[in-house]
Amino acid sequence: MAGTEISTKPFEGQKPGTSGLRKKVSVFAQPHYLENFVQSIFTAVKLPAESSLVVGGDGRYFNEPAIGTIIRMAAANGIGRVIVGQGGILSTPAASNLIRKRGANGGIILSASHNPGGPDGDFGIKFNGANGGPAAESVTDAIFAATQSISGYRIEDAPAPNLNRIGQARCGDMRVEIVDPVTDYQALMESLFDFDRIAGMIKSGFRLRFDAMHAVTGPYALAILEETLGAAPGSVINKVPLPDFGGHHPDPNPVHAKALFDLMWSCNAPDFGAASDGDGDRNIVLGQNTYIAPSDSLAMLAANAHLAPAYAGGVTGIARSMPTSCAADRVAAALGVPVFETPTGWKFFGNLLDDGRITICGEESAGTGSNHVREKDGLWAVLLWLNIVAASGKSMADIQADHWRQYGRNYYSRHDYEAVDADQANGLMDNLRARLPDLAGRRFGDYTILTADDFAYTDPVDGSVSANQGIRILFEGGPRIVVRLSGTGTEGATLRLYLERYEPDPAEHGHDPQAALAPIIHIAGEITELTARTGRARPDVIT
Ligand code: VG1
Ligand code: CO
Repeated sequence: MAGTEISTKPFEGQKPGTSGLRKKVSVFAQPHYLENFVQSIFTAVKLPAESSLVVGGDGRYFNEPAIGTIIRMAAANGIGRVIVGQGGILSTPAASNLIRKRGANGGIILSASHNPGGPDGDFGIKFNGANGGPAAESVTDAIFAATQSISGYRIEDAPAPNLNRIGQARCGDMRVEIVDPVTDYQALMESLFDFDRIAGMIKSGFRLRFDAMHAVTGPYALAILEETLGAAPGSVINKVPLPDFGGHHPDPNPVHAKALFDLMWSCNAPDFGAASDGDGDRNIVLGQNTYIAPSDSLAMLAANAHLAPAYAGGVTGIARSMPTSCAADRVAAALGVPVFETPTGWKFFGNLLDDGRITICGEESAGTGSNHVREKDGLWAVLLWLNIVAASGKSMADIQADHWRQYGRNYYSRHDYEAVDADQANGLMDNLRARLPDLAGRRFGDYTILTADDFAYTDPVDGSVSANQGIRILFEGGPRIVVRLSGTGTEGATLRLYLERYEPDPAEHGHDPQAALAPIIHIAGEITELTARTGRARPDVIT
């Protein structure tokens, strides 16, 4: 073994959450903190000798020094080759693609996604396997176990190479290949979609706006949307990735992407608007005076995917996370394909995609993707939407209206209560869990609870079971309340309340989901005792 062995002691709480280990930069920057977790990955995953690994991140503060450390530790742990994006940059879906395309044994992705960055912001790290997807729970459990018994880590004495120069380099005996972050990803997109048709639509006057939120998608969107598809210069805004995302949350929701929403409701609105998050795996899409809610987007993409070349043969199945609205289920039923309901987090789609059971999948949290990689993919969703608009000749508003007319509408909303006292949040969940058996049959005005349970998932491919994945309260006739604690927050607890109700004829029920869901929202407050238990009168973020 090369390099030096450094002795260390375990840190508490290095437990990966929904999408890897996420903590404040100040936590990650402590001596040995990052190193312990990286060594624990190598210990738990047991990569074969001379393995290759893809390494990259979303460019947030601490990205480059962290990648330097990872490269030196990879060299000292017998890895044969690291493939890294220039400047340490890779969007999460681009990293997934590189792992697959290069036949790498896995990858290490640095991101805290939509969480703020900078010295006072958040940082994150996760391991993806050879399929390009986030490691399964059994693997992240093993990594956590390794963090709890670690006593030393290995690190190469030689420095990591300069990551700004594309080409071959070395760190000790290990090869380091520095690649353009965009090239392979763009080639993949061109293989999936009808670029000529989209370019033709843009040439004939179709206008778009993409907000990269000063995060990783800037260079990708610029190369693809402006330089290849011909969108007017300036169509991509906030295109320079910044270590602190310009001081904003790179979270594409109505709160943090407010300027984009305002534009799409103004008299100068372009035909299409979109934004992505810190690491490029999330998306929101809008039309003139039109917002496509993420759960609806999954359903509409599934219903129209055949209009894009890669999906012309149809989809084999659809998957959604449990809290995601059931809109996609109606499309699956109409298409005669299976629908799978998984726990929150992309790792649960991996087996279904690998096994060919699904083609397309998504979450209510602005994530959609397909079997082209093993992560959700923001620009992919944008391009699929553009392909659908170009091929159908319909506006975003018409696609949405037609979809609701055909399938009905699942009114849906998520209410987030952020930085709640962790004991209070856990108390609320424990109390609710204890009362689950008594909830069935209880009446609240016109609404009667049919079933109430704590969601447990059995993976249909490998039979593994994941319990305690969120409380579901289902009412007669279909309305639904879901309550769960976030696994990505870094301050106290984030409590998420998901609310849903189906209407076959939405024309009669107005446009505003908050109004359509008002009775359910009220009942959710009553059942969870949220205000009494947390002191919160209203959510911090409504999506
Ligand atoms: C949130 C979302 C979840 C998503 C996860 C990672 O998790 O709800 O749907 O998969 O973030 O997204 P949680 O546990 O906070 O609810 V991202 O863009 O990291 O990579
Ligand atoms: Co993300």
